[in-house]
Amino acid sequence: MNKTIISHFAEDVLEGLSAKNKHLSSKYFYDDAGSRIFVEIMHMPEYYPTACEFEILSQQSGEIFKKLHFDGKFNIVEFGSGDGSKTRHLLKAFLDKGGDFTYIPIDISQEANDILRDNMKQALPNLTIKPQTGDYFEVLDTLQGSSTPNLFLFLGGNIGNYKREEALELLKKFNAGMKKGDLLLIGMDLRKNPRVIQQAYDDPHGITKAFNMNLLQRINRELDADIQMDQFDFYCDYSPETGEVNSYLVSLKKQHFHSTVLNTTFHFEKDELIWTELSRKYSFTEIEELATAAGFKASHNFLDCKHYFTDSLWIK
Ligand code: AVJ
Repeated sequence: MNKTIISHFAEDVLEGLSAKNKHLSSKYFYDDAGSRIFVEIMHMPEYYPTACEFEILSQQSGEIFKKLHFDGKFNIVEFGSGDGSKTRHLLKAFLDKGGDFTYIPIDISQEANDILRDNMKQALPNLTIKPQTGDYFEVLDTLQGSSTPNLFLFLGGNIGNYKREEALELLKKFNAGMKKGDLLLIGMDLRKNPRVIQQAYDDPHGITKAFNMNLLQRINRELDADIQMDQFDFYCDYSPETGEVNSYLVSLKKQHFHSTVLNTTFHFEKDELIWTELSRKYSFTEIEELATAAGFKASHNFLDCKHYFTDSLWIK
């Protein structure tokens, strides 16, 4: 393959698997196959975050609306909108309360946006929706200069995948694109009994394992590699001291594989790890500290009945 058209995925695999401590980014989980496996994860009884956030948005969106204090028109801008099945409850409650807003979902996939628009139009015929395809920050730029207040949504607990400094950097960038008084509703998974968290990631069905193994299959598919799937395993652990779930692929023997696209052979020692994902769990103190450091005030936490998850409302 022509090196000049080599993908970000290819570059990052080359960098990550050539490093002393091998790593691959969890952002590459979500190709078509991976996105289907993630839907299965969301349906597992052990994976509580989806059900918890669903409960919050379906039962407390009226309360969330009361906390907005916007008078007149506003925008709801969603980062990483997905299929909108949770956001729909929030939008419906806001419409029922007479909210006058435009919903602006942002996604990098045009196809995802088209599907979302069709679904939303069907479920909520009165909704004004203007999907934007592209990078979060490009779209933030286009909103600058308008006096319409904004509620930004960053749901699902995706912030947990960012390392501390990267999370802060991302939130600072969100903040820089916002006006004073704009709001951010951000989904964050909370610290809790470690067994509950361990079970959600080290699930007995092997679905989270399949989710991680798909990264290797993706390397085989897209980078024309010959990784032997049965020679790798999955491992993850939650540390209640740090609040981090870390996930890994483990090489079961000394081995190598070759990618013709990368024109490279990668070597593995027996038991060598590839770090694949960080999923951070937050305490309320950590949430407040992160909000403050990024230029926000954490004004309210909307919790599920078990207090496993929060949709935290921050104000600039
Ligand atoms: C989509 C990032 C919220 O970290 O819990 C689920 C992804 N990884 N099981 C999470 C995931 C393993 C998930 N987020």
